[in-house]
Amino acid sequence: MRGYPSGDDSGESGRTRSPISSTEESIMASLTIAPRPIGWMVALFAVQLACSGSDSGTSPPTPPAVTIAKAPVSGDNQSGTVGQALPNAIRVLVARSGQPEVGATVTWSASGTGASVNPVSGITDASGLASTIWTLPQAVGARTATATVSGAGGSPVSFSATALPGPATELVLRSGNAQSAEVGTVLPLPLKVRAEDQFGNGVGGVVVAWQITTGGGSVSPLSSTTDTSGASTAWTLGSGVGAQAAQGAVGGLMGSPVGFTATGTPPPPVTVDVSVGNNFFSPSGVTIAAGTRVRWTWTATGAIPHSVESTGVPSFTSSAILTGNGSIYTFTFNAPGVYTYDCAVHGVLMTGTVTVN
Ligand SMILES: [Cu+2]
Repeated sequence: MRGYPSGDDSGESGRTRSPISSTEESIMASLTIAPRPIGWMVALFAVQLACSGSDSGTSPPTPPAVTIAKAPVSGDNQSGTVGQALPNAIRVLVARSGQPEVGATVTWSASGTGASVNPVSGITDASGLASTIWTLPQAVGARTATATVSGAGGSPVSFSATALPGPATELVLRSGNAQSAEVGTVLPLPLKVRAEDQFGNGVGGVVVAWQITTGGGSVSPLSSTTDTSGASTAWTLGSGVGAQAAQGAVGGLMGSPVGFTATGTPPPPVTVDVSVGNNFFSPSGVTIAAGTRVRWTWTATGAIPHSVESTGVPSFTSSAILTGNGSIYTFTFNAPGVYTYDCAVHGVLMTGTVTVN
């Protein structure tokens, strides 16, 4: 390889950088490692102090000597019943420079309606500890209490607890009352009640018994178990048109049984069809049950007008004179009897009867 020019490096490979002279090395060494004179360093430090002092006008802040933190056994993250004291006290440790601080005043607080702490403030003991009993508020959920030592590092300290509902005391109607539906069908919305504690929090695990009280319908299921939003059942109305009633009950609860009402509406009538032709009704005679609707439909009548005209006793409401295929007239016959009719245009050429049983 040597002696053969090969690429750009070849010219460099045999070349050496010019050595730094011994004089230059000694100057560099004196710049980097020679100790500064002590007096000069002190003077520089003094200048730095003077500069920082002129910025703020005071000495640099010192961290607080007193600190507050949760005690090793703190009572944090307990669960308890709304409106009641948690089973264990909540506890903080106050220290000064790592040593227990005796006689520090700790102020306690807890949020939420009905919440309290006892005592509201206290003095740390020989171990630097202070504690209080925390009574939870009336509403369920995540709750907070705090401990404060004025001016202490870490203050305020925050404690968490979960407030759970108390025992059920009352049964409350939630939804599904006063609906309407066709008799024999399921109401659009389920019936729903809620078990609540003394503060109105929803209580789960309560079995509600459902039953029909008026109207002969049915409920399904016959019993259901509450969650915190309540419990429900579906109500199929009985056959009677008008008011019907059902209830949900839990023994021993105020407000029980909770009553529901509903209105059964009549089913749409059965329909019997009659064609209106040119100079005839087909069929010309129909026999129907009371409450049945007869529907006359103009069929292949073209431009010729016809009508349905009551002609006897009992009578029924006559139609207008109508022209055009697809024209429709309906009448619901609720009273028994033989109803005769003709066409107001064509008279005796075009008659029919409706017999209602
Ligand atoms: Cu006619």
